[in-house]
Amino acid sequence: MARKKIALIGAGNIGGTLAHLAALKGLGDIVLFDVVEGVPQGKALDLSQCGPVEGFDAKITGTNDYADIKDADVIIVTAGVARKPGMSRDDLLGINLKVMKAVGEGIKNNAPNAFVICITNPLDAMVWALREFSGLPHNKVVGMAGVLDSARFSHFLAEEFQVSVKEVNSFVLGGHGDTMVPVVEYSTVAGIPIPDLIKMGRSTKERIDAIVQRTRSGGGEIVGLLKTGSAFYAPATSGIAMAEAYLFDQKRLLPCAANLTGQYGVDNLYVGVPVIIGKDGVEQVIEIDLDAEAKANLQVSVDAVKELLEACKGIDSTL
Ligand code: TXD
Repeated sequence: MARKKIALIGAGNIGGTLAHLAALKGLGDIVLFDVVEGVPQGKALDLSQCGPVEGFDAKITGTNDYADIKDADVIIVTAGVARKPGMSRDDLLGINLKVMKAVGEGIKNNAPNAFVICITNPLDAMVWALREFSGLPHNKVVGMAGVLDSARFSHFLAEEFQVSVKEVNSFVLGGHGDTMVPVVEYSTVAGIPIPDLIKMGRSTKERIDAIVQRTRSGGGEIVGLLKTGSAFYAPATSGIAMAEAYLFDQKRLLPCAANLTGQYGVDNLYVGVPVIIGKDGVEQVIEIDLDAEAKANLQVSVDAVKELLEACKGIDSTL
């Protein structure tokens, strides 16, 4: 059987880490694409030289030509620019929208059967635009945010309860940003829901509320520390988990930005919800019962995503 081909669009911090993880995990051959000349080639060469030490033999190539992503099985998109001082959110939206247009066309022309995972921010708008520009079926284009946000939530919960992160299962829904919705009721430690743990005196509502807030601003906390960029190790790990779910038909139930067609009362919008990922991409959207507070929070999040899409449509008239 031919090896799988993993194309990474954007060879920056996340792109390079994705390539490293994909090689270490033996997911297939890897193509790193970027518009900057030399960077994907240099990173590919550096990563290839890990092979003799780590014992992997993935072919890793760097390129500035979309023809090289031909027939990729999985494509992970991190291409774009980050917000710089003096740049408004709309400025960033305009620039990254143009990037999504170029990436979408590159995918459409070279790898229309791929499973595409978008990571570029603002995530919920960019994954929607990438789907529009690529013309791929909705089940084959998905956004990564919930896996990362849930990982952050789980990490903080494990610290709070002083247990291994392996025992913690948590859920974050909604858009990626300040309006995300960490769902406390569906988060557990070894199967015990957080509200029960509060009743058992293991924590307090105030402490959990603070963890929810820290999760919501989890990305900003890291930007504040790094100063020159944003998180990349955990975002890359999260993207790889989604790629593995597809490549190995794992039927994992993961929170991802998926296109909704009426679920949660939302139509034709990408929002973070639990989905099952297997060989057909997003195979099912799972509609969980939310309490009034979570529902109201999800609505705020949906409204924020809608506002971003309207801004995108204002910038690009083909959308
Ligand atoms: O949860 C999430 N979804 C996220 C999202 C968590 C963390 C970071 N998130 C976003 O991912 C972040 O706001 C950025 O939009 C992306 C990528 O983050 P990364 O840290 O990898 O950014 P870099 O290091 O700046 O890399 C971006 C690369 C860089 O090498 C550019 O030259 C390249 O993108 N780039 C392009 N590649 C291909 N095609 C085009 N047009 C292009 N424009 C820039």
